[in-house]
Amino acid sequence: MTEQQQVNENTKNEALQPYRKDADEKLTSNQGVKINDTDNTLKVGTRGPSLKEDFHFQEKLTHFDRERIPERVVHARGSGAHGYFQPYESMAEFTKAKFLQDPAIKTPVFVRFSTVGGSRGSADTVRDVRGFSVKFYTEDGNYDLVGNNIPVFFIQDAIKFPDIVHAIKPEPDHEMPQASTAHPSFWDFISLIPESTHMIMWILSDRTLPRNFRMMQGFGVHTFRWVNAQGKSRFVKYHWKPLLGVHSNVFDEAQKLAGKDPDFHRRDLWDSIDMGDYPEYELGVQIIEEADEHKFDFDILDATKIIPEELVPVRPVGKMVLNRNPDNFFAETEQVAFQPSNVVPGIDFSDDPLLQGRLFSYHDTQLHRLGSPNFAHLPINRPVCPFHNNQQDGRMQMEIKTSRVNYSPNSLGENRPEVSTAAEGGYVHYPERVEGHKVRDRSPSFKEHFSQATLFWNSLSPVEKEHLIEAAHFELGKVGDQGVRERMVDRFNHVDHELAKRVAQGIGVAAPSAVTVKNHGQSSEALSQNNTTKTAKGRKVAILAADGVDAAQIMAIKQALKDVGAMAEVVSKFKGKIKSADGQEIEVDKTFLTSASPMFDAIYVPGGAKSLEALKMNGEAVHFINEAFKHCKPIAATGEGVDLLKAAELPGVKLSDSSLKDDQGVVTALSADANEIAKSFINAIAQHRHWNRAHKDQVPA
Ligand code: HDD
Repeated sequence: MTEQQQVNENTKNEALQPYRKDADEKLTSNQGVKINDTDNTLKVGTRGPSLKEDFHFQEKLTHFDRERIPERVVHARGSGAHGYFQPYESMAEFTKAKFLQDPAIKTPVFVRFSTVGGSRGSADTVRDVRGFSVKFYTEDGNYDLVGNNIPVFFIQDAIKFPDIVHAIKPEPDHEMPQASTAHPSFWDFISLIPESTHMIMWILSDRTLPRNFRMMQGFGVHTFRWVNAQGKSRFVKYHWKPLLGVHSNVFDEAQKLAGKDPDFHRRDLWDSIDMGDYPEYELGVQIIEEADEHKFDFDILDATKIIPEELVPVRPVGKMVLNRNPDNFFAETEQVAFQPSNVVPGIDFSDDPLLQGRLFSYHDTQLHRLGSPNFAHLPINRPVCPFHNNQQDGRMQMEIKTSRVNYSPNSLGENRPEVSTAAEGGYVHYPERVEGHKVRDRSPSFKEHFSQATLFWNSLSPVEKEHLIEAAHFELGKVGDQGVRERMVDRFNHVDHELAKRVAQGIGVAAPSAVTVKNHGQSSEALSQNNTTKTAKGRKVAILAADGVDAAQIMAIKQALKDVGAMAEVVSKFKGKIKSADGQEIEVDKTFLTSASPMFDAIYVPGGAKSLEALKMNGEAVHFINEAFKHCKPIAATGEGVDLLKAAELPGVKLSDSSLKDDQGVVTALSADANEIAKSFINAIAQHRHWNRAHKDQVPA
């Protein structure tokens, strides 16, 4: 890209093209020598010994022995996608960042979603924070917004990061548990660090069980600065809002998915992009005037605090669409190097001590992980705009600098590359005025740790509160030390007395006596299940069928789902085809062996007497219905399909013989016309889950 060219959504894709290597027709060594046999080592006689001069064997095996690089020390498990960001309008009033000036410009991005604690091969659906990293390839250089799906963090000062990560990760003596905080060291640390209280409420909430990456929020967490062309600075906090709404798994489902399909989130992201069902997120910012920095009852530099949207609304800024899967996982998703220190003119840092530490750590870790100071030369990390400097040599140097001048100032190279004035786009740090004595201390404004945890608790729906209490029972139920459990009950008691009593009851701790907790009202930040976007778009429905199924009912429901952007898969006993009652062949997408109800958002059982005879005799099919009911998912059945629901004996559900019944998200009709239930079923799917199923816990699934 020359200096003048503007970026467009294809700029990065085009820049990557020269590096893409398809499988050429001839196998060669890395030196280009054609190989005539890659199945036998060079030997003396056919029985050996093998010969050292076999350079093909040596190159092939020595490369293989060095394929693994260090995984990320945190966020090792991740999945990436390409896309673009497009602003709704110019944000020139607030920032001079080029990618936020022109609503016609689509800036290429690369996004990586990740878990935090698990190793590179760990399961996707574990209870954990999710990383939400976005690299904007802007015409002014790369901008990295390296956030999470939770708006706050465990700690306030970066120096504690190694400690919190050591506490999260498997314990040092036996390297267990993998990808879980349900163990003594984590809760011991947390019980001694009051500043983690707010984050812990989010950790125990449904937010750490995202249904998929397409239905989870993102947050920059820290307060950053936006600086406009006149040099005026304001504070900002970033929000990513998924257009499909925010949805979570229930814990039982998340645990089962971790076994049935450990790649569940990665697969969902890959498949949805493959099918053209592109994930979309709206970027929003909370903008705080500098004069208002100290007007809150918390410090905006404290990463354990949100700025409630009631105090500072989120202003929509633009939309990000993820529309291309990587060509090669290692080259792109594994080698991508995000750094919060990658900023462009118009974006600057606040003095948040957690952010300040991150500004060192990411560059440092990339040097270790990618093994060279030239990691920015890797295709996925290269900016799309020109870059020149006098940094030279170093491992894997990819640039062939032709100038004999590698210093500044110089006269022999016409003083090139020269610096740029602010007006020419040179990055000038915001001239914040700072003063003070060198101290190791925490600001008094960082000292309050419970009010926003209470705010979060109050914001949860009754169902979400139950889920949080169950999560605490699970997590602390795995902690043998009574002292740790007692300290955590005392901690919860400073959030909400009812919460503390309920948690204590489930973990063998005496009920605490009440302490005064100020009521802090509600915050929409918690975005509880009952006020998220209601849409069936992007959902996946299982259609349970066997030979003799009513094909017309399957087609009707498939079409109705397709019309709203949802999709369906036929699940039967065996892969291959089943024959409908009227002799049509129907493709089986999944079997009861290769799938499970947690992989789907809703279940439909079409009619067909013979099909139902088979399904009712198949415990897997009955289990599918029971498990989906227990997870509060929408279930529909037409004609004889209702008999499978009767066989499942769903507690509290009256399967009437009337034409149409919608009972707690169970939609049935005896008529064979599936169109009759299509609308009600799609409405039930749009609700995501039907939490009012009073008897769901009686279901043995
Ligand atoms: Fe971090 C990776 C997000 C605190 C140090 N972090 C990493 C990734 C994300 C975050 C999304 C994965 C990047 C990728 O996909 O490659 N980290 C956060 C957020 C934090 C946070 C939102 C709190 C607001 N991190 C944090 C602190 C430190 C680090 C306080 C150190 C002082 N983070 C790292 C790291 C990682 C990392 C060790 C490991 C892999 C990497 O950087 O590239 O440098």
